[in-house]
Amino acid sequence: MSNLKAPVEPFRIKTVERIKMTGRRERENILQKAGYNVFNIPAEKVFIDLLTDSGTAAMSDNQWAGLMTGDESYAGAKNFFHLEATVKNIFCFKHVIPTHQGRAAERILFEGLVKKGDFVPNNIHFDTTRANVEVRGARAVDLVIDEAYDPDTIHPFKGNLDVDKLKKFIEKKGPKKIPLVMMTITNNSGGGQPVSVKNVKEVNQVCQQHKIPLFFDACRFAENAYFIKKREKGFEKKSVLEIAQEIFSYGQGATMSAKKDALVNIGGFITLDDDQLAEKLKSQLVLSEGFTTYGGLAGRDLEAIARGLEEVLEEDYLEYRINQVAYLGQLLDEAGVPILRPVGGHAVYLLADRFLPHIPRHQFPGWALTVALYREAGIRAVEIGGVMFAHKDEKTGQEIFPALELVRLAIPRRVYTSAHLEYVAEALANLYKNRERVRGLRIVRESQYLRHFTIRMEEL
Ligand code: P71
Repeated sequence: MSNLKAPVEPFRIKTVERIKMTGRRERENILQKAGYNVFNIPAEKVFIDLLTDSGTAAMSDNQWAGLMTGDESYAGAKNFFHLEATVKNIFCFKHVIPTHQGRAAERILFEGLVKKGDFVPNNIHFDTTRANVEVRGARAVDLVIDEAYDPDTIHPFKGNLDVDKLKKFIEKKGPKKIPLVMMTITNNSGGGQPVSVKNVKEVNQVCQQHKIPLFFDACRFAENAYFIKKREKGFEKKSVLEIAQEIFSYGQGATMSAKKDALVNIGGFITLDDDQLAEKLKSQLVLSEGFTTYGGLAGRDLEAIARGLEEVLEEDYLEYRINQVAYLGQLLDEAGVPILRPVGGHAVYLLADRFLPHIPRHQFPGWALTVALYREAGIRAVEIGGVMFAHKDEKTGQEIFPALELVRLAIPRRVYTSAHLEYVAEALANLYKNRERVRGLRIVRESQYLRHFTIRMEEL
């Protein structure tokens, strides 16, 4: 039975932003106009927006105050040096290269490292990372442990990379074809699951044997470090900062989307040790992002990132953050709503095929659930299932569906209160009771790449 209480927010609210509930008939019209695609709904018409935790955080008074100290000099702004010092303190690599967001960091790193015919292993590549590897004619390979694909298996570090799979893969392809190995912490595509220090250490050993650099996709590194403190033996008494420093000590660099654990609305960076590679990346940066001390950001943005990186390591914040997501998971679990377990660091993932067993995969149960959730309660979530990830078999032309049919409820940082989450849980519990009313969908129009953003659908 229920043992979790709503976590107490370790902040009070100084500024508020109004959100408005729409009427049911209005939402019906909006859905129709949007082609039954929640990406096409104006955000003002959403009551609780759980589409993503990326770039949606509330900044603190300290971060807002930092914006006023923005030094908008073209080169050498003081805020760059603050950011550089902060990143070096946590990540402990020699070079810090700002970028406008995570995918720019990925593109620039891969331009420097990855060639046609190469392979890049990862626990699970996030979609932008995969796309940025594959656009270079290389292959992105997912080597997460098998447990990650079973939504019922409880494992403390379900994001771990499978070390045996990695060894065999390197043997098969040869280290020359593998310019880097990546680890995504936490593993977003596998349910926001953490990676253990033990696993990072073992992966690093294998990489070192073959002289392959190990890089982190570090978007949610603080949430990952907090899970380590709570779940991994020997780390209970270490600070989250010390744990983060230890993780990064086993690699050669990282890409970061600051829109997640740096608690800002825009920004990113690359950080690494290799001098020669850093020079190469900086010359790429100047071509498209900007000079090496701002990388496509304003001075004030750099300051907000630096301050956000300091705040995200405050342990009362992380305790509240992880517990808030777990709290929503528990409310749903108690209502019998099928969810992926354990609950991740930034989101609760619904098992849409179990929620809507009467809708076959080719009628997109995950997508149908996002439509129903908006219709019933003005809540926006995102499908991570058949629409986002199905691909056509090259020979037969048949659609092959991904292993999991998920709907992600991503929780923006410091934005919603426990009452908001209770509203979400209640709406989902009601919807679950009336689930047989939810209908499947048919595709009306789709584009060739990343079809989920623009697809238009029709209800059956
Ligand atoms: C998320 C996002 C943002 C997103 C991206 C694409 C479609 C829908 C939503 C972004 C990530 C991420 C990881 C592990 C790199 C990026 C790219 N996640 N790695 O989860 O989760 O960062 O958005 O700053 O370019 O909603 P970027």
